[in-house]
Amino acid sequence: MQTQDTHKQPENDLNGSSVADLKRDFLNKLFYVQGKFPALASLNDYYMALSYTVRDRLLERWINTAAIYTDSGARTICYLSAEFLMGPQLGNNLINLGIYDQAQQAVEELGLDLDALLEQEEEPGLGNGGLGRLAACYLDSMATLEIPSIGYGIRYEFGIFEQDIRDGWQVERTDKWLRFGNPWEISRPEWAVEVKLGGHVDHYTDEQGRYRVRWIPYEVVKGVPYDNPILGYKTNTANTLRLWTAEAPESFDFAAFNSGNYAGAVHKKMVSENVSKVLYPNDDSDRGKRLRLTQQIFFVSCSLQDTIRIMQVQDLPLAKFHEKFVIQLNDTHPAISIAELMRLLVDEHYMKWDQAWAITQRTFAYTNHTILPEALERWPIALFSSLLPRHMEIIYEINHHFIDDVRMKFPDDPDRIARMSLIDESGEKYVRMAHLACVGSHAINGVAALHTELLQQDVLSDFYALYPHKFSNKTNGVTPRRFVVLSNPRLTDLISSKIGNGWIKHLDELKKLEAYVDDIEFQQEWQDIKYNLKRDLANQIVKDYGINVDPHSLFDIQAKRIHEYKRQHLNVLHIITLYNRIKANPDIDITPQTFLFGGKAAPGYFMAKLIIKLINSVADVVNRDPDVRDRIKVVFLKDYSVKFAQHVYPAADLSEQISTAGKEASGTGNMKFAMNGALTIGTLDGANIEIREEVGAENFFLFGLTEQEVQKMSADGYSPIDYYHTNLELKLAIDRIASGFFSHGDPELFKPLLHTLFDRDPYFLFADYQAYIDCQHQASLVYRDLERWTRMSILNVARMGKFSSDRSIREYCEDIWHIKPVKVELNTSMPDNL
Ligand code: B1H
Repeated sequence: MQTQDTHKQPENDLNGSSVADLKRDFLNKLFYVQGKFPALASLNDYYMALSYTVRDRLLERWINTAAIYTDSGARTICYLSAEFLMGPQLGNNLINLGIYDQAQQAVEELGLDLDALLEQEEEPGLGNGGLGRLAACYLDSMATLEIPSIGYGIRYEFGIFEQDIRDGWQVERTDKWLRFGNPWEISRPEWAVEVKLGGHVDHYTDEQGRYRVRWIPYEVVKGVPYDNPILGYKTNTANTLRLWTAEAPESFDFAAFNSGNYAGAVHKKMVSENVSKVLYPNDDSDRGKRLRLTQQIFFVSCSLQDTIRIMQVQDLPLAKFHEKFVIQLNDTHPAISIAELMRLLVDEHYMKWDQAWAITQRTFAYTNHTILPEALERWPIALFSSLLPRHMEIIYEINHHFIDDVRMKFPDDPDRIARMSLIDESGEKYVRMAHLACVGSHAINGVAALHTELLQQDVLSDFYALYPHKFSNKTNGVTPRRFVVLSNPRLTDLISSKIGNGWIKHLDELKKLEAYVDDIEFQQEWQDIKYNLKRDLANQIVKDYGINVDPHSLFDIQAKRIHEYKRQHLNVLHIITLYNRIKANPDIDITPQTFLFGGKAAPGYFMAKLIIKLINSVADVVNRDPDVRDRIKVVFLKDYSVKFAQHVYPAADLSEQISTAGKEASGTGNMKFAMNGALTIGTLDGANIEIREEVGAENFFLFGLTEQEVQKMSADGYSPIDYYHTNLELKLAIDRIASGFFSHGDPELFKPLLHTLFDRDPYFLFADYQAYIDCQHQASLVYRDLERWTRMSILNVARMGKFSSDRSIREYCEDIWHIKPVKVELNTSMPDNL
C-alpha cells in the first residue's frame, strides 16, 4: 500500500478520483468498452477496463496541455529516437496521477487484485536496452518538469523478441505486444504523411525560370501517427509520444483494383507495411541493411513533416523553425534528419540553401551513446544513393561547404580532411552518420563524464578541435518515479516516513536520509524491506525455475544486454573460482551467495549466445552439486524486460557493473540498482565513476584497470596467456571449462569463447581477473557484517540524487535546448458546444 500523502488527490478532475468515481467508471468501461459482464470477463478485460478508466483522466490533462501549447506557441523539444522502451503504462500512470491508492481500493472492493491487473499488461518493448529506456525516462522527466516536448519514434508491430531458454541456449520468439490491443494509444489518421523512397532526382528550371529540384520516387510509404500521452508526476502536463506506423498509400489500393495484377499490388502493400514491422534486435548497429535505413528515413521524414504541419497550424513562418523547435538526435539513428530538413526547406518550401542551413544547425543537437567502433553507423554509398538519391546530393553539398570550412581553419592538412569528411573514401565509400550529426548540430554531448572526455580526445577529436564550443557532457539519469516509487513501494514509504515525499520530485532531498544512517530501528526496517523483496524474488524463482535460493544469501545481480564488453563471463569466472575452492576444500567458509543474471543477446551475436549457454551450464552443475551445500546458487532469469527489471532492482544486494574501462558509455542499470539500495561492484567506467564520487569510495567496491591502463596495455602488447600461466586459480577456472566439465564432457562447446580469451582477450578479462576476485571477496566479507552493509546501502540511496533524469533534463534545458517550463492549469470543462 502506498502511503496516502505520497500520492496526492488531484483536484478539479472532471472525472473525479475518489474510490467511488473509479469504481463507477471501471464498471462502465467493462460494460461499454470491453462489452463484458463480470461472469464472462477475463483478467485482461479487467485490465482494459481499469486502463480506460485511467486513460480518461490522462486525456483530460492531455487535451488541456495541447490547448495551452497551441495557444502560447510554446518552444518545444522534439526527442527523435528509433527506440522508446516505455515499460508497462498502467502502474506508472496511477502513480503520476496520484490515484494509485484509490485505484487499489476500488478494484479491491470489486473483488480484484491490483497487482494481478498490472501483471496483465504486455509492455511495449520498442527498444533494445539502455538507449531506448533513457528516452523513456527523459519523457517522464520532461513532463514532470513541465517542458513542452514531443517524442517521435516508430510503432514497431513486433518489439524486442521474447527470450526463452532451451537446453541452456537462448531462443527467440516474436513479441506480439499488440495482440490484445493497446489502450494507451490514439491513432491520428488525419495527420498521416507520405515518405518517398528510391527513384531519381530531376534538376530543372520552372516556367518562371527558377531553378528547381524534383525527386521522383520509386515508391511511397504512408506514415500514420499513434499518440501516447506522457503524464508528468504531480503535474497537469501530459506531453505526447508520437509513434509512426507504415502503411501503403491509398493509391496502391486503387492500383490493386484497377490493374490485372491484384496480387502484385497487394504484395507492394505488404512491402510498405514491412517498414515498421520489427525492431532490429541489435544493440550495436546493423550494417548495411536497407530496411533499417528505410526505417530511419521513414520516421524522420514523418516527424519533420509533422513539425512543419504544427508550424502551419500555429501560423508560424518556417524562417522561425529553430525558434519554435529544437530537435535532439538520440544517437545517429535519426541523423538523416539533417539532410531531410534541408530537403524539406530547400526543395519543398523553396528556402535558400544558406538560410536553410543556418536554421538546420540551430535546430539540431546530437547525443552520442557509444564509442564502440562496430556501433558507429555508416552506410554504403551505393545503398544510400539508391534509397535516398536526393539526400545523397544534399550530403555531398553539405560536405562541400564543410570541407571548405575545415580547409580555412586547417590549411594544408589533407589527412584531416579525409578523416573528417562526411564520406569515408578509404575503401568502399560510406556515409559517416556521426560526422553528419556533428556538422549539422549546434550541440554534441556524451552521456557520462568519461565518455564525453573520450569522445573529445578520441572518436570525435577532430570535431572537438574544430568546434570546441559545441561539446558538453550530459550524464544520464533515470526516473525515480518508475524505478523507486512504482517498483519499490515499501522502500518509498519508509523513506517518505522519515523525510517526507519531496524527494520524488527533488531527488537531492534523499540526502536527508543520512541523518538516519546510525538509527538502529531505521536500519532494521531497511533490512527487513530488502529481505522481503529478496524473498519475493526467491519465491518467483522457485515458481519459474524450481530452484531454491536463500533470501539470506548475498544477492549478486548482473542484468543488462549480454555483450562481451560487459563481461558477464568475468562474473562466471568468479563463480567457477568459488566452486573450485569448495571442491578443493568442501568445508571452506564462504559467504552464501546467489548469482542472478538476466539479459538478451542479439540473435546474430554468436559469442553472446555462447555466454548465455555458459552461464546456464555452470548453473546446472553448481546448483546440483551436493558439495556446494547451497552456498552458491546461479540462476539465469529469462526474458529480462522493463516489467521484470522492476522486480529485480529492488531485490539486489550487489550490482555488477564490470565492463572493461572505457567501453560502457554510461550505463543506467547501475543507477537503478543503487537507488534501490544495492552496493556496486564495478570498474572505473561510464557513470560508475560518478556514482562512486557521489556515494563515496568507501561505499563502492572498485576494481580493475583504468581506461588509460587499458589503452597502455593495448599499446604495449597485451598477452593474456601470461596471466593464465601465472595465476593458478584463473588457470583452474579456465581449465574447468576447457575440459568439458560444464558441457557433459564436450571440450568443444566453449572453445570459441576460450579461444578469444587466449588469443586476444579484447576486453581484458584475464588482466582484471585477480582484482575482481579480490574485490568480490572483500564484498562478501563486508556482507557478513549486516549492520555495516546496511549503513553503506542507506548511504548509497541517500547520495543518488544526481542520477535523477530530472537533473539530466534540467541540464539539457539550460545548456542546449533553452526551453523553460510552461505551467498547465487543470481547468477544462467539456465544451458544451463547438
Ligand atoms: C547504447 C546503443 C545502441 N549505446 C545501436 N549505443 C543500436 C547502438 O539498434 N542499434 O543499432 C541500439 C543501441 N545503446 C547505450 O546507451 C550505452 O551502451 C549505455 O552505456 C548507455 O547507458 C545507454 C544510454 O545512454
